[in-house]
Amino acid sequence: MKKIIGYIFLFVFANSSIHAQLNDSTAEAKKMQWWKDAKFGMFIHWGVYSALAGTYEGKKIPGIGEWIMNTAKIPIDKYKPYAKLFNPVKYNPEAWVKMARNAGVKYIVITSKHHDGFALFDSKVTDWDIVDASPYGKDLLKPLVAACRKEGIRIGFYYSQAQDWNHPGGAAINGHWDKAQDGDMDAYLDNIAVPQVREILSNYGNIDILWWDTPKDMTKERAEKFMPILKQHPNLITNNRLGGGFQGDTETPEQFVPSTGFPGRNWETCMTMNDTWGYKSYDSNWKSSKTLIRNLTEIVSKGGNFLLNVGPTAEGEIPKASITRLAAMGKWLNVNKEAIYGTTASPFPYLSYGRCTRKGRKLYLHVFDYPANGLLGVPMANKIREAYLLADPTKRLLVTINKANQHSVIHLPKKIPDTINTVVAVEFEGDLKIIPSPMESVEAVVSSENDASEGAKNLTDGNRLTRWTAAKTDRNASATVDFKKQVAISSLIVDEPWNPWENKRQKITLQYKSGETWKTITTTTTKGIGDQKNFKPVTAEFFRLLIENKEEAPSLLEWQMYGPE
Ligand code: H79
Repeated sequence: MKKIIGYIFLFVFANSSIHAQLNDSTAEAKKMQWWKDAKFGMFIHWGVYSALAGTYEGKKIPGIGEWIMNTAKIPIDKYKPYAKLFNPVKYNPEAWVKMARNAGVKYIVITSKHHDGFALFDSKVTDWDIVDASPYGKDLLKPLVAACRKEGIRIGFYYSQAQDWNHPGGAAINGHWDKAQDGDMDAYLDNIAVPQVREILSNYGNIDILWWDTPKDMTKERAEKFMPILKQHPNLITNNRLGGGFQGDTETPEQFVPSTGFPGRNWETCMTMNDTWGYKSYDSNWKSSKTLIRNLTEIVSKGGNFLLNVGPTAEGEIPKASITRLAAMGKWLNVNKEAIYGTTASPFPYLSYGRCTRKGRKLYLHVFDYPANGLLGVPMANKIREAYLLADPTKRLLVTINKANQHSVIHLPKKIPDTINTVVAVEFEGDLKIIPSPMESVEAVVSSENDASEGAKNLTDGNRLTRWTAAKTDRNASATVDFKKQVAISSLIVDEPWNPWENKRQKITLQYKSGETWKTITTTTTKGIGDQKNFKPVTAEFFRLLIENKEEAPSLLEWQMYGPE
């Protein structure tokens, strides 16, 4: 009897948990849909650090501008007076939002409080905010939220939950530098962070995104302090930076485009236009519009979103250089919007000439490197119903078949329509049959593994959430694949498990076997975030990677290789 009851319990429990999971996943999918379709957001980093603009006591302080208090070790009583200089009298949120909308931006995320602890809203739990400490004296978030609602732009708040360099007990990466910062972190969370998160989620109507950052010293218990508030906002999208093991809704690669995607996870690359988030008067290392348009394309082709930053001045002006770049993106998007919004990731893991996005039976080929002969190969076995440029949709392009590999070939106009990214729309027939990447069917043999959970199989599984690591004491390692037949390879892609600011490096050499000797194809010294190398096709059966890491055991998330179309 006991056993039978046990079975009944098991059945009922298992059954209901499956339903719960299904409901959860459909609710999650529904919640994320607008965000997945949106693709392009604008980050705003703005606060007291904007008034310092990268300079303290006459010295130019290196690094990202919003970190100036930490980097220059400015004591609290020397930093606080700068709030008097943060007086954004030229702030025009309607103009900002219109500018963003014309740029093709679908959501805005603004720093409600960054690591310096200064709130851009009238917080009841501190005087360290725009209303109490700045001559401006008015909430900066409220009119921005109103303008976003008016223009149909979604709104999110960034909130630095762990680091806070002006409220005692707040965390600081690299430690406190002023005794006045010392205190009880739990008390700081209970008295400042938790009530402030309640304020920003309660006082502005429905907020779409809460963007946590730097989970320094955040244990599970500390992260759980925010859960009751989050539960009251089931449609709120949060990222993976709360800490304490909470995954949130999104992965957040910072300042780089991952070489491969995150299966089963939504993700968003956040990036600066120059080298700082918060305004620095002398940072003129601006990325070109071409780089930004191609970054957006590449991210979307991998299934991610692009959150691109602007750092307004203390007066409330967005730098001209940012405005011209956003305008260029808007101009390109106006012609090619169909190939970005509402699309899904490329079905091709790699295309030598550019990127691809998809909407059902429609592919959008984003041509970066316009073929000299005007012929564009599409590595799929489907018949193409029609192909045309998004810039000229009434003119059908000629499509022929490449007899050698049965790939379709699109005949492009001789004159390049857009040297940054020309989009070719392709409507195909039937279920998509792409020519698989040669790496899909092989597993690498490695010189050593740290343990089974960081084994060789993780190298070629197409999932950058899993990694291979060599044995702890190794500094040199190799990984070899045997395709069991001759395969032409023209591109190497590796992913690494670090962030740009960790300053990690590995020397990676790709070789092929010619008779009994290994010959080098290409070598790269990485920056800890992976790399891609293209080269003239090399045909061989055996390929191997040599990985050298001077500081720790060699490690990779992914190793992919592709041939020409
Ligand atoms: O808000 C922006 C950054 O301020 C924030 N995330 C984005 C969205 C961020 N905070 N910390 N980090 C990113 C990573 C930490 C980097 C560090 Fe450093 C490396 C801290 C100390 C060494 C960079 C270099 C900051 C100070 C020196």
